[in-house]
Amino acid sequence: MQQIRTVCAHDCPDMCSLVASVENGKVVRVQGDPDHPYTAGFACGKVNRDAELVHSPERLTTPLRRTGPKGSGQFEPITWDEALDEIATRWKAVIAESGPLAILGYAYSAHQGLMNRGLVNGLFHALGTSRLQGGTVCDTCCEAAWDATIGPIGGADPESVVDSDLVISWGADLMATNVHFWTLAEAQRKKRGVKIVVIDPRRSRTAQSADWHLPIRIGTDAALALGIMHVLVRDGLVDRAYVAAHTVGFDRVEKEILPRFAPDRVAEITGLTVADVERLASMYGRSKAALIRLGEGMTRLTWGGQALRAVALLPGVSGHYGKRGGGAVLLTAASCDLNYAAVRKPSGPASARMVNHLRLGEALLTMNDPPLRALYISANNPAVTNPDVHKIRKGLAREDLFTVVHDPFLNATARYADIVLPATTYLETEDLFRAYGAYWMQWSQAVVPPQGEARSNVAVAQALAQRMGLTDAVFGESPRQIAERLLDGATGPAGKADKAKLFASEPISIVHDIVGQPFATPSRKLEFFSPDMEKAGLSGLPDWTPDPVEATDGKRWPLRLLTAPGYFQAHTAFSAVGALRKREGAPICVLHPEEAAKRGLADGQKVRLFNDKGEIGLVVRVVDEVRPGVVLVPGQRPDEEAVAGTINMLVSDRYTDMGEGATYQSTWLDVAAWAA
Ligand SMILES: Nc1nc2c(c(=O)[nH]1)N[C@H]1C(S)=C(S)[C@@H](COP(=O)(O)OP(=O)(O)OC[C@H]3O[C@@H](n4cnc5c(=O)[nH]c(N)nc54)[C@H](O)[C@@H]3O)O[C@H]1N2
Ligand SMILES: Nc1nc2c(c(=O)[nH]1)N[C@H]1C(S)=C(S)[C@@H](COP(=O)(O)OP(=O)(O)OC[C@H]3O[C@@H](n4cnc5c(=O)[nH]c(N)nc54)[C@H](O)[C@@H]3O)O[C@H]1N2
Ligand code: SF4
Ligand SMILES: [Mo]
Repeated sequence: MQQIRTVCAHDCPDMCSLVASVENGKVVRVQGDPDHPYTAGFACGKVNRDAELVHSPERLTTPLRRTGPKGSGQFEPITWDEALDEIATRWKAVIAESGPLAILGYAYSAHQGLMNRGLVNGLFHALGTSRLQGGTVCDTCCEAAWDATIGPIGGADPESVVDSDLVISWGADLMATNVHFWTLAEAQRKKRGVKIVVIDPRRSRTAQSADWHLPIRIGTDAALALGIMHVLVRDGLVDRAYVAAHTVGFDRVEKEILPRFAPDRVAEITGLTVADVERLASMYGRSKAALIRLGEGMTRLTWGGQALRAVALLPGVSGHYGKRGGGAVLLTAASCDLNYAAVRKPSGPASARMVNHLRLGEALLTMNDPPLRALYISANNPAVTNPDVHKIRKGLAREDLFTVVHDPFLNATARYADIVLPATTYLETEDLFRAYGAYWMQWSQAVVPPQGEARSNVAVAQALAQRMGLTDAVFGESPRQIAERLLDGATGPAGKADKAKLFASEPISIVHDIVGQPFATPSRKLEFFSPDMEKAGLSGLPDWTPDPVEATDGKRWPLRLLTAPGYFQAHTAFSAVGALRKREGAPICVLHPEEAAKRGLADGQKVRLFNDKGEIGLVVRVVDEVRPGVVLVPGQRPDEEAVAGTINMLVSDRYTDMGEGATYQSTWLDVAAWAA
């Protein structure tokens, strides 16, 4: 048995170092690397099963050509040469007739390697096609809010929690999405009595295991953060020296905003008690170095940006941004400065028409001058995970659209493709990684050769580039050579990485050796007042106001959608692992007993979830894990696993206040018994 060190490429902040055991050319086991300080010897419950992902009987083994109607999943095997020739011929014809803007490359994050993710974008950049405004389904809202407040720079090092005296998980289910941070935080609790507080509308597993859970009403986090600030001011707990030296605009927040956020009003807005608001403010104000893990959960709704901005300002009031172990962390990748353009923008025009990731359906149905005629989808599954799935599927069903999907599996999106290409999984690729939720960089080796006829994202991007006549060097180089380009011109700790150690797959720490959060806003300070926000037509100061559209929808429909990650599924990336599907259980929704009783529904029964967009079928769990007025749907499970349909059929493609992101949770609906 051979043991090979590699890196987890799934879309996850932890970026674990892994040890794969290989026997007779097969992965038999994947475990966490005991020699990586943050991975600390364990992988999550999903990746422990990645041997089954690599060797799943559901893997695609050859390229396929469509033989039936779009969406039917009827295909015949073809050779790689036939597939690549057909793609190149079709693309050249589209470019000749309509220009390159009629093509869209739609590649996303299921392989976090910088080359397997970046070079596909590089291909379409060089071809001058329409460009993907990527990540709006995920983190552009929280990122825009963070950037407007702190600047485009990473947050606190999660490993600095060893110096924290309070941990707040605000809008994140750490045991699902950030398990290595959870484990480290929990160790501080055992060792030093550090308290862990969870602010989440769901009594998640993290909330259950924490010292204190505040079941906040969805979309009211800004009000709670402003309520805490109100109490800090009232009780003289503001770090005035820090505010004066490192922030701008707090005087205006104090005068114009905070008087409206006294604890009694905040309690009314958030659904918490006045005593809870007081206790949280006092706990936070009296701690010396509180670390807030900001979750994306609070931003998946219309005013998500304002929510994140308000919470991210708190450590400025308490001065904790200046302390080791204090501050906030959302993402860290912006502090890893590599020469990304070498991979993502090898050549091509400086600008091109943009297509918003979450509005693929809209773009396919309405874009003109020229309309989109060819689509290349890689490493994401929009027919399930995008909002307004009906619109996506209608767009994908267009007979005059030439669609290629590159994926290890025949996912829901691939069923609409004209050509399907079999992709490797990450354990069959080599790549360079840097975490987005920690300060580590690592080179990974392939653990087994490509299975069947599968090819990596890099290999396919290069093969298509060559057929399309692109001559940029990156389209002819090995991954190792391309990695050297990424490192050329890198600055900061990443630029100083010891290459011998890096390419020997040793984990490289890229944490910046400074105490205190640096700010990269235009003022180089923490911006309580953001002139850029005001220029964009938003409130320049943090605030909370009810949204008129939400208020109208909330009057028409009795329940609001709460979405949360699966514990043994991450979107659809592990759908093909039978053991994990079973662990996760049948696709469910969760209703409070009061709401179930009103509708005469019993635990375990099939139910219909419906609104103006349509209806889907799930199994209901009746438990007080959420408050009345809410229906929780964990994960985004594909249609064939559910009673009927998939949750994003009920979600609109409306944008968030910042970053043009997805508003899954600004969805109202009702639930009733399933009528066959
Ligand atoms: N209702 C609701 N919807 C959501 C969310 C929510 O909270 N609620 N969350 C949103 C978020 S945060 C995100 S990021 C998106 C995620 O949504 P997607 O980006 O669609 O992610 P997955 O469903 O995991 O699909 C990943 C696909 O990539 C494939 N894949 C894996 N590895 C490789 C590889 O190396 N190469 C290629 N070519 N393919 C590969 C997998 O088999 C799978 O089919 O979903 C969003 N959708
Ligand atoms: N197991 C697992 N791990 C994953 C994923 C997965 O699907 N499954 N997805 C991966 C991806 S692509 C991403 S982007 C990250 C995201 O990871 P996180 O940043 O942790 O964000 P979410 O998973 O969206 O956070 C969801 C949590 O926010 C809570 N929440 C929802 N609305 C609100 C609100 O209004 N206020 C507050 N305070 N809380 C709210 C939900 O109840 C839920 O517990 O996780 C990654 N890791
Ligand atoms: S915790 Fe995240 S990085 Fe670690 S093995 Fe699981 S999915 Fe991969
Ligand atoms: Mo995401």
